[in-house]
Amino acid sequence: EPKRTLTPNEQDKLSGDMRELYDRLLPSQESEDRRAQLIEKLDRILNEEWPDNDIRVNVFGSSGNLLSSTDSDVDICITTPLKKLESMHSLAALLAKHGMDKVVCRAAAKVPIVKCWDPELELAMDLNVNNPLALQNTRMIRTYVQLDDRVRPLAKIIKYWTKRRILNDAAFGGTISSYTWICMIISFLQRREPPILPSLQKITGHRTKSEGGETSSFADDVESLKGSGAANKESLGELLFQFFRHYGYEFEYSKHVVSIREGRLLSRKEKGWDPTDYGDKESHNRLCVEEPFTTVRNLGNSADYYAWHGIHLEIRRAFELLENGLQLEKCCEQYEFP
Ligand code: 3AT
Ligand code: MG
Repeated sequence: EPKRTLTPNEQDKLSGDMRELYDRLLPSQESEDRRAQLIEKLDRILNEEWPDNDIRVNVFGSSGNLLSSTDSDVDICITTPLKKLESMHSLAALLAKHGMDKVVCRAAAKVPIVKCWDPELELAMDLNVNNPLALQNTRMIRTYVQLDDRVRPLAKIIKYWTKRRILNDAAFGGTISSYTWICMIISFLQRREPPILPSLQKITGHRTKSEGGETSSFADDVESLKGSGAANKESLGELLFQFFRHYGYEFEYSKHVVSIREGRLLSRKEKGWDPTDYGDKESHNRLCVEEPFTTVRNLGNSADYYAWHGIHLEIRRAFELLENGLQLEKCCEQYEFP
């Protein structure tokens, strides 16, 4: 049975180590500037090629949610009424013409994208056209990050750990995406006692209107919401320790679904994801995370039973390294394939 809490001294030590690591992980001003330049450059290239088509270049993912690192790639959604851009081929050709390298066009993917590398600004990017769904969840994540000063360092350190341990590549490794990890972190913070974060989709009021006069589908008025978790005094070190304990030992994978929309755990039964419905033993130990807007989607699906088992062992490894001597550095040591 794992130890419940860290002593105040242990917490201070771990929180201090986390602050130090966090400072190193913050993207440099120079890298933020390059990201901004990339957006301006794309805006110029596209609107010069196809003027008067109201082409807009929007960022989403970590470049828009305050959780990027210097080496994160840039996720871009182009919005335009110009239908021919949606086929992706003319976009890919235009980017190549303007000096982008390694241009790959995945026109047949579920969400068609173009991937490329800008050798001038030294940035990798993924572009989609008219798929603005992710803009909304990015804006919501950013709102959560702004509500309490502990969210950003905690999330950035956990993201760093997932990268170093190779636990965050849904497309390639059969693991789970950064976005899924972020949902797990937010849910954990919603369920602390007292809660550090509310459910922005559930609470009433605090909603702003967009340019077009539409009311936000989640509470987004940061100024009025900030500090609602201040009654919870847990330190960064305590939160990181409890995060690993929670998903390593407490969370019951055969029973529970993470739901940031509800701000609580759902049972797999009420969600209709009851493992007995699948009739196989393997579905009992599987991560279930509800996508907050498209709630029929299970973000945990990208990891099958074996992949999830490996991730679960990594979470326990992290917990044990913190429990035995607060070894944050070792916890985030680069995974080497045997
Ligand atoms: P990195 O810094 O790139 O690791 P990120 O925050 O950019 O982290 P992802 O690359 O996992 O996160 O995803 C980019 C964005 O795409 C995040 C979210 O707005 C959207 N997204 C990713 N997966 C899904 C999904 N399954 N459903 C809806 N939106 C998604
Ligand atoms: Mg990304």
